[in-house]
Amino acid sequence: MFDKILIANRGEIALRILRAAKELGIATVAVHSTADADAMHVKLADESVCIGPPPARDSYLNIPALLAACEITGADAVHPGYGFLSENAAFADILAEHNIGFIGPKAEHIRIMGDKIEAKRTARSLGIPCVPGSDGGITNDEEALKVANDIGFPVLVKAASGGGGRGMKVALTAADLSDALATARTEAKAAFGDDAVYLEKYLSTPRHIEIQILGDGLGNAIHLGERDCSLQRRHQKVLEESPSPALNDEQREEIGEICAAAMRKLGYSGAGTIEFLYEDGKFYFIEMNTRIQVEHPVTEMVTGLDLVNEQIKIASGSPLTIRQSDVILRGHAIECRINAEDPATFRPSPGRIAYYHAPGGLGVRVDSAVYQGYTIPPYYDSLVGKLIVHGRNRTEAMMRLRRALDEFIVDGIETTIPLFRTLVRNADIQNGDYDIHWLEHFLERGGMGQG
Ligand code: MV4
Repeated sequence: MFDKILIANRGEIALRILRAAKELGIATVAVHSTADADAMHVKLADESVCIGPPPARDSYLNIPALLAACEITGADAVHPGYGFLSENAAFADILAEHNIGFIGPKAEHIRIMGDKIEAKRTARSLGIPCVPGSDGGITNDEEALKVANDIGFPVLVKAASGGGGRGMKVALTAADLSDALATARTEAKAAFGDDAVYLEKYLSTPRHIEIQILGDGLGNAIHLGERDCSLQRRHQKVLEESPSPALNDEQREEIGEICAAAMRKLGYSGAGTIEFLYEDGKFYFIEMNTRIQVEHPVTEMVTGLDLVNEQIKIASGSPLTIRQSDVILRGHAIECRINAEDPATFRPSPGRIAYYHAPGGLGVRVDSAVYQGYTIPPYYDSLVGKLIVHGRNRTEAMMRLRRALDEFIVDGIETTIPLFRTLVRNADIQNGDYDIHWLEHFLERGGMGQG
């Protein structure tokens, strides 16, 4: 087992990792930018190292500074959290060269899943159902038209280096295809330095359902059910829940076992998420995330497992001790991402938290790194914390969420708490009747009044 873990992240996930390490009896090192000297993860860690000025590229993305921090403190492993260097295969390679553990999957698997064309090719070869489309990249208009006519319009042009919705273009008819390809290529080249694109059938009203998996790279892999993350705004998830209101036990077991078997075959090691679009009762693979995700607590609440604890044990070389038959999905969990933003316009609202009161009670969890008197710096994402509730069924979880939201007070800055108070009172949300476009349509219709 590792003796000392360096946490290469900030905010609530840094605290989440710190807690898991502490419970395993592992010492912790916090790193921080000059803007984060007062952060909670710095206060709670055994040691801390300042790694640079506020911009992430000079601090949380600064590989030489992180290596120096490992050297100075004698940390023998790094947990990257999410974002920043979490899906950077070169970082995983560099740590290995320095005999420092990377608490994440093999660099090889990060690399494959980072290229969306390679990811899809791999998924298909492992028996995971994919969206109909081009076999690999599209090289010219002629080839694109052939594929599009084959699968039928509308089609979607996606960037190989994209993901998270960047560099996508819809072509409704053959007349739009050439422009969609050219625009997608130009945007992909500018954003990622890679103009490789591929083609998919456009699914008009799917849900976003993702399967959580754990593998040990030693021949074992299990699935931990799904999360429904359909409620998004501009490709940022807003509310996540497990189980999905759209699935029954049989569908869950079938897609879960397909994913677990695929990860066994791949020799995948660590926590991972296989993302699907779900429409008309069918699953279509879109991407795989090779990191711990923001929304992992909803899976923890329904399984009772500690995913970060499992990540650490796996990275240290331990075989999985949980068998599929040990995984029992109990009740229902819902997570709200509370952002420091205006709830109607989503304008960022950094600043000092003048008063803070978090909700509590049975089935309520708050993962946050803020506190009363803390000043949220303007340099990073606006996540203030996550409110996660668990109930014996979806109705109980919803009522508990409503109650917890009414208890939550964050004064001095704007937060998205009022948005969630509105959402939990909405009939579609209460009925689980929503797809990936529901939230944007709701906001366009003026669901939040002023916005
Ligand atoms: C799609 C799609 C429709 N059809 N692929 C957006 C983010 C990226 N991870 C994949 N995305 C989509 N891919 C096909 N073939 C629609 C989206 C999409 C979306 C997906 C998940 C959650 C929210 C979304 C919002 C808009 C578009």
